[in-house]
Amino acid sequence: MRKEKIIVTSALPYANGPIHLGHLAGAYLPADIFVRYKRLRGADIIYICGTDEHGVPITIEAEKKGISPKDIVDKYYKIHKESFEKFGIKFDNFSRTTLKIHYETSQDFFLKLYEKGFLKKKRTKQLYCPKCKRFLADRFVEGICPYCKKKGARGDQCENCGKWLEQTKILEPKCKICLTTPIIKETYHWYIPLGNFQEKIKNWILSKKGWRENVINFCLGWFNEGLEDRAVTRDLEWGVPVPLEEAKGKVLYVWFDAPIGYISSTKEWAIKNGTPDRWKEYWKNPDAKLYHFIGKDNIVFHAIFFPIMLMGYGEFNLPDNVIANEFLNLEGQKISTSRNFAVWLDDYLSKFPPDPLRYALTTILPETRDTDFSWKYFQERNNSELADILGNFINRTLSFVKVNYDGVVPLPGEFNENDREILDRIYTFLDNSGRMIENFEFRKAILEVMNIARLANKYFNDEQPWKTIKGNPERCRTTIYLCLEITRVLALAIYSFMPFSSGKILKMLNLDKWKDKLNWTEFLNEKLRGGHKLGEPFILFKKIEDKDIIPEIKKLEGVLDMSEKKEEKPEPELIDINEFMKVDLRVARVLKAERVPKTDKLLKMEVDDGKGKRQVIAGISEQYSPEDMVGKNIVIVANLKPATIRGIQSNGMLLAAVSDDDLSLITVEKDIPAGSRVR
Ligand code: B3M
Ligand code: ZN
Repeated sequence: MRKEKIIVTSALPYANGPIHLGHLAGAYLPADIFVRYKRLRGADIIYICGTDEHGVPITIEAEKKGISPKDIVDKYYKIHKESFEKFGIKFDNFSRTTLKIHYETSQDFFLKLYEKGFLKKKRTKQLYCPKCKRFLADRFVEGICPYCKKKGARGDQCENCGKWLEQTKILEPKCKICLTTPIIKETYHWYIPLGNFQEKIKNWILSKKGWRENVINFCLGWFNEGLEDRAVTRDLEWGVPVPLEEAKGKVLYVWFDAPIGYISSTKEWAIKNGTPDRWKEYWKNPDAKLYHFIGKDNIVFHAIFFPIMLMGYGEFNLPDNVIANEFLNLEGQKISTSRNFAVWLDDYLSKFPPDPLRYALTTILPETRDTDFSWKYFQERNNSELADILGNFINRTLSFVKVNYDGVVPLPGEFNENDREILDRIYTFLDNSGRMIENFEFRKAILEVMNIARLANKYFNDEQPWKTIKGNPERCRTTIYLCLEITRVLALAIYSFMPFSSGKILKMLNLDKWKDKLNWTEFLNEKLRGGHKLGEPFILFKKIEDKDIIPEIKKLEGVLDMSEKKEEKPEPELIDINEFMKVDLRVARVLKAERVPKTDKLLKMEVDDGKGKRQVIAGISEQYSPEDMVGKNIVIVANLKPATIRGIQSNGMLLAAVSDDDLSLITVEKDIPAGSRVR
């Protein structure tokens, strides 16, 4: 049988900030599981990624920090590469879009489309910042979306409604760097007329089987609106230069060059392996399959924009599937990079091992709808499933062998019917999980894997080897042999999801030779031999204590508190003394007080303000009774315009300190005459 040829890509992360759990759940973890699994099954598969090092946010960040874009991308390339490796995301190549090979590949793409007449040069009006002296491409401008009217619309796209924007239509535009209102100035750019491809691309998408509904629906939405011309060049310094004499000073739009990064990364991979032409076996071979794993915000680029570029160029394969995930929330809130409301991968890895997170995330991958990660959830999955079920089974089995059989695999007797049935069910779970991975249903797949461990624990309990070892040693040997076989199967079953723990199981079984070389069929065919000496057992999953996660929860709560404070209570603005003195604060003595009927808070008071009597209404009766009030020297705002509260006139307002759930009157300490000024 010929090997399946597959290329898998994950969205190229921008090199201007670390990776957080949302990214992992969207584009990386599911792809890694898929690739690992297909590789186990013998596919000829490569997993390609790299950093997306262009784009305006990188320039903006560099300008803010007063360093060069290159410094930023160098830093984050390293951080991304390291944390992916530590987390077990195993790319065959992790490239960068600032490499020469990428510049060449992108420029070749542009030229090919240009020569084929697919690119239109058009004069256009764009926003220009007179102060920064530059065109405000993409995120250099922010304003209000002309469609959904929400703030924070950028020059290329509205974050809120997702629409592509024509920047001169943005309401109240501002330069992101200096906040100046831009002027409109003429320039020219090259456009790809997406509309010309609409019918073709639509039919192509509708002909696809196995695509997720969210992806198809999203694309149909775009087709309904009608695809328009889209500029593929920008007036920017940072980017891939447009390879035309007449385009000096212009660069390619980041979403034009970024997806080409998948191709240039594959080229780099081929060169590194000493087979420079092999990238074509994946990209230009109709028998090879191409899968893109992305978050839902990237759908249009992977299912419409890039395929159109590929169609335009010709020769290239189009994606066989675009596996887009919805969003992962955190502790019930939207993840926010700018507010630092996120769990960052590098930070996580400095405190916890990778596999528990891989596991917990897999159980809540946002495959069909947004899902929520919380630290409590993470702790529970680790403790009650990984430690108590999976780890427990393996540990009790291996410890039993160590204590009773000196760490040597016992020779089994005949399997009885129950043994055979158990094995049967276990292989069924295993097959199911594989089939589900093939269907990109990773959440279901991992449930099946845990079913193996659950059933195994039950088998151990039912068979009671600690008893049979005395009364029926052959039965005991058979039971334990079978438990060891299941342990071995578990190493295979969890490999795609939790590769580090799989390696540990192999080590404990003294089957190290399989480490990183697992092959589904061969591994399953090779049964354990009686007499095989095992390695030392150790605990596979440590429990995660409250004290481990509380600081993480506190940190996130802190971020929320901070942003609430910021939103609700802006820093009070400074006023001068004259403004303050406009408020006429006076001491007043309460002469009479009574509740206002049919209200639960209001007191009506008659006070002496030094000049005479006046009536004041205040919402204090939950804290103060009428009796409490009479005789008190309080402070009132004496020059407040009269107000009518529940039909009763109030001439002045009394002062009180107010917290969320309490209220305390401001009174004056000494018996100072009514009417004295307070200042
Ligand atoms: N860098 C955007 C993102 O991380 C982008 C993906 C590029 S994939 C070609 O959302
Ligand atoms: Zn400016």
